[in-house]
Formats: sequence, C-alpha cells, structure tokens
Amino acid sequence: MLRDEFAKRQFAVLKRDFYTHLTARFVAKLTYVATRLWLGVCACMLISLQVSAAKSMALPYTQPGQDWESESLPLGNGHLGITVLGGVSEDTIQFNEKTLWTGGPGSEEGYNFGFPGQPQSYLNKVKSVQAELRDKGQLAPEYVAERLGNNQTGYGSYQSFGTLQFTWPQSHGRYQDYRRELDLSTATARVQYETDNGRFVREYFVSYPDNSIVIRLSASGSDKISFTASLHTPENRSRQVKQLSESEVMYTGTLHNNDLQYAAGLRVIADDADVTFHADGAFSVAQASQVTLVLTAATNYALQHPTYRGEDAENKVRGQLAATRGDSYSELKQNHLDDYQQLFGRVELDLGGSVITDVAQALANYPSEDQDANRALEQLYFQYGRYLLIASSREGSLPANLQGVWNKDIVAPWSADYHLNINLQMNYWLALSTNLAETLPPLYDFVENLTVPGQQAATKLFGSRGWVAFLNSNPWGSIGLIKWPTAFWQPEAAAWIALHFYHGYQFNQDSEFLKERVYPLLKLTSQFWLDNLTQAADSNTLLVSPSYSPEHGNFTAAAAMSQQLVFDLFSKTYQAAKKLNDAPFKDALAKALNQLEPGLRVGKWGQLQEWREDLDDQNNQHRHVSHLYALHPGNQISPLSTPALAAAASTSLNARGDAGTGWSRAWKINFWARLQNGDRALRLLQHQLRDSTLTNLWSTHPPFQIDGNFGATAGIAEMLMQSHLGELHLLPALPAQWADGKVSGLRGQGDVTVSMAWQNNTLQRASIVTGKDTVVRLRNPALGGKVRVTSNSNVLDYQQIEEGVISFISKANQEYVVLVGY
Ligand code: FUC
Repeated sequence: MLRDEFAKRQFAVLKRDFYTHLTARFVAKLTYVATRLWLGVCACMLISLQVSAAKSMALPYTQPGQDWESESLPLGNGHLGITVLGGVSEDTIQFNEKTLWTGGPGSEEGYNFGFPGQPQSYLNKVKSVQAELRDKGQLAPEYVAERLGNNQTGYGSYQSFGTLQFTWPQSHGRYQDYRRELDLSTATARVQYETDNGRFVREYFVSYPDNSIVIRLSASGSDKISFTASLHTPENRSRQVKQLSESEVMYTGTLHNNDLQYAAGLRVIADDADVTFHADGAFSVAQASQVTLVLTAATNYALQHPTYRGEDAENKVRGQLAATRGDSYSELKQNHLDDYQQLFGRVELDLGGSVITDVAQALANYPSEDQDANRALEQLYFQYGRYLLIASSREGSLPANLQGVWNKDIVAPWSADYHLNINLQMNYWLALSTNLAETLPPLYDFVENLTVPGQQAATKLFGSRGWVAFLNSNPWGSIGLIKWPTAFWQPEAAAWIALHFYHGYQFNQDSEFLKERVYPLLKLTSQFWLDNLTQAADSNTLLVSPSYSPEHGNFTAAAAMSQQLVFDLFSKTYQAAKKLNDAPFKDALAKALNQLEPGLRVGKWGQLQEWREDLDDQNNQHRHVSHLYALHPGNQISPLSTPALAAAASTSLNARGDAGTGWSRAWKINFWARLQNGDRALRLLQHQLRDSTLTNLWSTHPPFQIDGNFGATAGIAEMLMQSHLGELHLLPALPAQWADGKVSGLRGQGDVTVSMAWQNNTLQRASIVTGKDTVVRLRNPALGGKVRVTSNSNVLDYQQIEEGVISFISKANQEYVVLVGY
C-alpha cells in the first residue's frame, strides 16, 4: 500500500475511534470537566505564547563595509535589490532588477532554449546508453556526456543593474560613533555617524507595494547634507539619460547582448536646497537638511514563452515613478512597513539569546563558551533566512536565484541562475514551514512557464508525453541540457520541483489550488516518467535509466535519488488523482508504483545505498547526499515509520561527515533534524555559521550562494516542528543547548499554525490553530504525562493515542492550548 494512503487510512480510523471514544467518556467526564473549568480559565490567563519582543532583530556593525560579497547589507522586494556598504566619504550602493539578464531570445550567440542540434536522433542515443548500462552496469560520466550532453549557447547571466555612487565632502574624512545596521523587524538599513560638525543618518529600504528603492539622508548640526552622486551602469549596454523634471531623471538603454531594454527612474528631493542634475545623469546637492531619493527600475522582460518580452521598460518605470510622486518619505515607509511586517512578524523565535552589538564580532567569536551569545546568533540567523526570502521572492517577479536578487557582476557565478538539482528547491524549503507562503508565486509561475519548453523537450528528445528539464534553467526557459559530465544529467529535476506544488497544497489544503495548478503539473510530470522508465534486465521492476546521483560516481540505472523522486512523484500524484477522481490515471500510477524500484536499499556497511548496486565507498565525503532525499525533503524514511532505513540513513550521513559547502551543511541540518538528533543538527548549524557564513551572514559555497541561508532556516524550523508524517511532531530535534525557548507562528501540513514554549528541554505548552475543522494529532514525549487541552477557556477532551501522542478535534480558526505537566 502507498505510504501516504496508509497514513490517510490511519487518520480515518483515528477519527472514527475518536468519536466513539468521545461519546463513551462524555458523561463520566462531565463532572470532572466542570470542576476543572475554573482551573482552566486561570491557566489560560497565564498562558501567553506570544514571544516577547524579539531581543536581537538587527545585524549591527561598527565599521563601514569594504567588500561587497562579505560585508554589504542586502535589501530587496523580489524585483529590486540593493546592497549597502555604508562608506562615509565615498559610498557605493549597488542595485539589481531581477529580470536584467543577458542571453535568451535575440542573444548574439544564438539561443534555442538549450535543445541539442539534432533532437530527432536524441532518443536513439538515450536508448543506446540504456543498452550499454544494461550490459556493463556502469558508464563514466565523461563518456555519457559525449553522447547525451549539449553545448548550450546564449544561456546568459544575471546582471548588475548599476551603482549609485556618492562622494561626501572632506569634512566626512573624520568621523566617530559609527553604526551600520540592518533591522530585520522593519527591513530597513541604517548608517549613522558623527563628524566634527554634525550627525548624519542614512536610511534605506526597498518597498514592495511601491516597487522602489527609498533612501533618506538626514543631518543635524551645523554640517548639512552636501554630496555629488552618479548612477553608473556597466559597459555592456547602451545608455541614455533624460531629465524628466527638476527632481527626476530617467536612465535607459538596451543590453548589447540581447537588446533587452532597461530603464531606471530616479527622484531626488532635497529639503531647503536645490538638486542639480548634469547631462550624464550625475547630480549634486548642497546644504540640505534632508534628502530623499526614490529609485525604481524595470526591463521589458516578461515570463512568457518564447519571446520573453513584454511592456516597454521606460513605460513601466514612468508608471512606477508616477505612482510615488507626491508621497512623503514617511508615507512610503509606512506602505513598506504595512506590507513587510505582516509577513515577517508572523513567526517569532526566542531562544533566550543575548543582545548582539556587533555581528562581525559575534560571528568571529562563534561558537563560544557564552551560550547566550551563541543562541542570539542562531535565532538571528533563523530570522535572517526569512528576511532574505521576503526580500528576494515576491509575486510578480522571478524566483529567488542562486544569489537571491543580489549580484554585482555581469558574469555571475553559475550565472546566478536556477539550478534544479538542489539549489532552487532549497531556496523554498522554508517558505511554508516559516509562514511565508506569499513568497511562492514566483516559483510556481516560473515552473509553469518552464513546462512549455519542457513539453517540447519531452516530445522532441524522448518522443514522450509530459515535460522534462535538466540541471539548470534561466529566465529564458532553458531546458538546461548542458555537457558538464558530473552534473548535466538530471531529468528527475522536473519531478522534484513539481513536488513543491503538492507541498503547497499539503500546507494550504486549498482544493482549488490542487485542481487548477497542482494536479495538472503533477500529472504532466508523471506522464513523462510513465513513458520513460525502463525495465530491469531480470524482472519487470521499473528503473530510471540512465541515472546519475549528483554530482559524483558513474552513470548507472536506478540511482537511489532517481527512484525515490519518481516514487514520491507517483505517490503524491496518486493522492491527487484520487482526490480529484481521475480513476484511469490513478490506476496507471498504482500499477507503476507496484513495479517501481523504490530506491531504499541497505548496503553492506549498513548504509542507505546511493546506487542500486552496493557501490558506496565508506570514505566518500562528497557534498551531495542526494540518496537521502527520502529522509528529507521526502517522507519515505523516518525513525518513526521506518526505523531500520532511518538507521541506514544515519550511517550514510555519519560516513559523509559534517563538512560540506554552504547548502550541503544546510541540508545536513535538515537531515539530522529529521533523524531527531537535535544536538547533531545544532552541530551542523554551528559548522554552517563558523565555516560557511560571511560577515553579513550570507551563506557561502564559496562564493556567496543564498541556498545555504534558506536551507539552514528551514532546518531550524525542522528542529522545532515537523509535520510530514500526518501529525505535528513538536520539538522533534531540540538540542540540549536550546533548553528554554518560545516560538510562535510556525506552519504545519494540514493548514495548521503552531506556537510553543518549552523549559528545561521539555514542552510546556502549545497553541494550535487550524484553518479547517479537523483532527489534530500531536507528538512529544511530554504529552505522555499530565496534559490539558483548552479552547476559549473550556477544558476539552482529547485522546491519548500512544505514549506521547494525543489527538483532539479542532474547529476552524479557534485556538487550542495544550498545557503540559500543569
Ligand atoms: C550544484 C552544486 C554546486 C553548486 C551549484 C550552483 O551543482 O553541486 O556545488 O552549488 O549547484
């Protein structure tokens, strides 16, 4: 039986038993409940799961930054990003607009969406590799890349838009009392310092509702604000400058490479002073008490296959500028706060850390004997991941790329693209669990668009239904077939990214979403695999072939990750087909699932096998640990449901070791959390902060790669709560060093919001709110002892399912408070 199916039936039985049980105990309980009611009322009055105002929600620094990569403070709204170094005499603000890319349609190198030259012969080549694998068992990646790889042209790279460069008067050469900070609770950066004759404050934010970068410079004292500034753009584009009014200027041009239009509009308003614009777009201000700059930008990109062009860039920017004309700084700021804080403020985490006065220092000392200082950095790092996701992924733009939305180059590392063999997936692991579902639309839109060239790839290259994409993609719909031997072959990537849609449904329980967006995509993705699995030589077992476990070893048939992913895809599609009554497709999936090799084998040294044959080398410490997909983010392996496989996963993970690059360590936090080993998960987090984190808390591969930030935040959420097995596992991997704490606003599958408080590593209370009427099932060892469940001050009945597992019926949008050991 399918595991999800099994969980569902368990749930139905549970619900039925629950009602029977409830009636039987009702009368007996009545008196009991009445006498305890007043107790409940008193207790509820004392229960506050609101985490008190977070102690340290800022990244403070005592020096200006010098190095973009490790020191700049990032702000963004999904479309636009800026980085703040906070220089005093000279200051450079680098900025981005997420759609400014070279490559794609119209690029000078020529572009065909990543398709190989003669697509019609591709299937024969695939078949011959399959035949060779059947004969020989393994093939070298270089050999297969020669046959199936592709030299893609016109792929392009994400671009820096430009820099705003300020030069301040010589009197700023000497300064004191310098502070630069990024305040996560307001998504605002601030730079403050004093010169001999004045105090200067600069504030920066990037507003989503007004799609603008807003900077306010203010001074108090006899020194006023005087500077010269210019907006620089890289050489690889044309550039025109037009003054629109006495306070506004427009910079426009096209990229030489692909004729993509760009436009940036700047408004500069100085109080009590004039702004002088020069023909080249430079400008200056003398003796103002306050200056407000509003910068907005766009391109004529549109996420629309195959042209990827839309509205004129300058028109867009004129509209964006007009929308804020006349708005005061405080109005702009309020708009920004109203938008940002209702997202960011949903989750609070208090591990009892102390206040951080200098992040650079805190990071340099980490981990130290001072546990409060350690916890301060850990909780800040958790929230920083949430902050970065809000800043780099909002509806209407592209998903967060390898660097979120920030990039200073014209040839970025890995083009700052969308890698599909872990990186893009990891970017969104935290979105649902940390209550930021609003960051997901860019991912959904991007993937749906990719299915258009993806379907052509399935038809032309494989002669099959469905859609497929390989290692990496760009905003231009590349199917990502390249020639890098140890990474290019990743057709399961499409399944992995499609599963994110189902995951969205598991959290929001929105049947419209399931019907309109999730199921069509899952079905399309499953069709590809139903048509492309091969049979084992000696049985009717279905295998993925060729198959390659990222990014090491040889090609084989049926590497564990390939099989686990297809298994997961088919299982979830089966669930959706069943719910939506698509019986023929459900049956086709059930048949395939019965024949599918699940990719869960235990090998000779007790490890979870990475390949179908027992090839694993105990000394291999490669950063990819893809064969543990079934443990995380999949749910086929768990210490609760499959202890032997969980033990094998743990053996594999121990052999791989705790080293790795940023995202690799982040994944290991999630793995150990799923293995319910909080101390080990914390150890990985410590490695991550100590060895894979830059001074500005960006994760480094190296170089800077944002997936490590997102993956680590997701991992911390997994340490605090898990919901992938049809129940809410509270504090499943709490490290000894996080003995006391509170968290509020975490989200679980089943449309549930959870808050918790714990002391001495023991759950004290939990608050549960479900979006629909349902049965809630909670797991934590403390639930085996004295428990009281209350709602609206009424003590409610609950069922003890097994030691440490209780369940109760939850009405939509009511708060249920579970009090332990009262
Ligand atoms: C995957 C990883 C690399 C890097 C790249 C962007 O291919 O294996 O380490 O993170 O993505």
